[in-house]
Amino acid sequence: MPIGHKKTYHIFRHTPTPLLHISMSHISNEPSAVASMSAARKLSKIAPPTKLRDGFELISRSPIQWTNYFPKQQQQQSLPNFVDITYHISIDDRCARIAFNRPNVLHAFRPRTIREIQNALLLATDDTRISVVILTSNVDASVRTPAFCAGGDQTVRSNDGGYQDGTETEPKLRVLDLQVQMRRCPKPILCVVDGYAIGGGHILHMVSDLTIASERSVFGQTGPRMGSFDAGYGSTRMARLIGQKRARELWFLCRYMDAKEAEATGLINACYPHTQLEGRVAQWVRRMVMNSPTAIACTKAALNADEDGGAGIMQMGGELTRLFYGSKESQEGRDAFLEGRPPNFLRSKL
Ligand code: S0N
Repeated sequence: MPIGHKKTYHIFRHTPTPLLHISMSHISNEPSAVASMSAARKLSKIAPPTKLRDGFELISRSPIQWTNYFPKQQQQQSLPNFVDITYHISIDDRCARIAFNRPNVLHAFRPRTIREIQNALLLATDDTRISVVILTSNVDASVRTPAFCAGGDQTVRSNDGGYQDGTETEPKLRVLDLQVQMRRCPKPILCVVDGYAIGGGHILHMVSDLTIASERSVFGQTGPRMGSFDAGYGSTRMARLIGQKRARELWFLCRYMDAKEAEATGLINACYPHTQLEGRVAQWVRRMVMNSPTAIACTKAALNADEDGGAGIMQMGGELTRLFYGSKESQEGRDAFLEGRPPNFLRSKL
């Protein structure tokens, strides 16, 4: 297909049942959409308190329309040749969709897979049209067991300290670099799990900012059974999410959790019947892209800083510096240098 040619895709096979109380445009940040919620709030003056008054249930669940558009700058350069993943974006819903595409091995990842996700995440991070990144898999339950990701591809696990699929100069644990990139990404990453999320695949969902899953999903670690472990985020994030005792239970026993238990323990945010997952993804994304990207980026940085030590403080500091550069006070320092005079910070205001 020619670059820039717009083609729409329906990624999911099931169409969600519309459950809206009030119909809205699927472009959630339209003025009419805001007005609808405002109208709903006015009505609520006579209603009893209910959590549904946050407007979330007003958001359309109609499927996101995907294109294979790349950023304009990218179109001039050679486009990435994705084999193990697919990459789509939605201009209307301001999100990118990165999906594992190795169904025959239940989306187990090899080094190539991880490098492709890293490249796609960079594309999405740099694309100013994108506010939310979805990490998921292409599932066709009529062909293969539904899976988000079955972890590291054991057929290319080397004896020399990592994975080698013939594309690396030496075996590497490249997925650890992806985990860090996901934490540093200023945009929220929504992991959408339909089926097994196991081993290194399970860790990728834990490192994501949010996880929603189908009710048929299964979560767990197999490291102690498969001769591996993740002593980084794979252990510490899990303990933060579900507590020390539960984390030790999942790791030491290699016990799996179903989606309901995962939701109840805080391992994931929510689960829905798989036939509703596509609509719920649309709803979650549309609600997030209505909100301030800077507020979200700074909140993500703050939540990370609490867990990530110096690297987390650096991320939050970076956001602060970025905002400070937009102030008159910061610009006075630069201008004074360029004009060869002492800075006058008293005169300037933030
Ligand atoms: C998920 C299971 C239970 C599904 O069973 P089901 O439905 O019976 O399907 P299968 O027939 O088993 O699978 C279908 C095909 O997919 C292949 N396959 C499945 N998983 C893998 C895999 N991980 N690697 C390679 N191939 C896989 C099957 O072989 C089968 O192929 P065919 O049809 O050709 O026979 C079941 O599949 C299952 O138990 N899978 C293994 C899941 C697992 O244990 N994953 C963990 C792998 N290890 C890691 O991820 C380690 C990561 C890690 O700890 C780490 C830590 C720090 C730093 C780096 C790492 C790292 O290693 O990356």
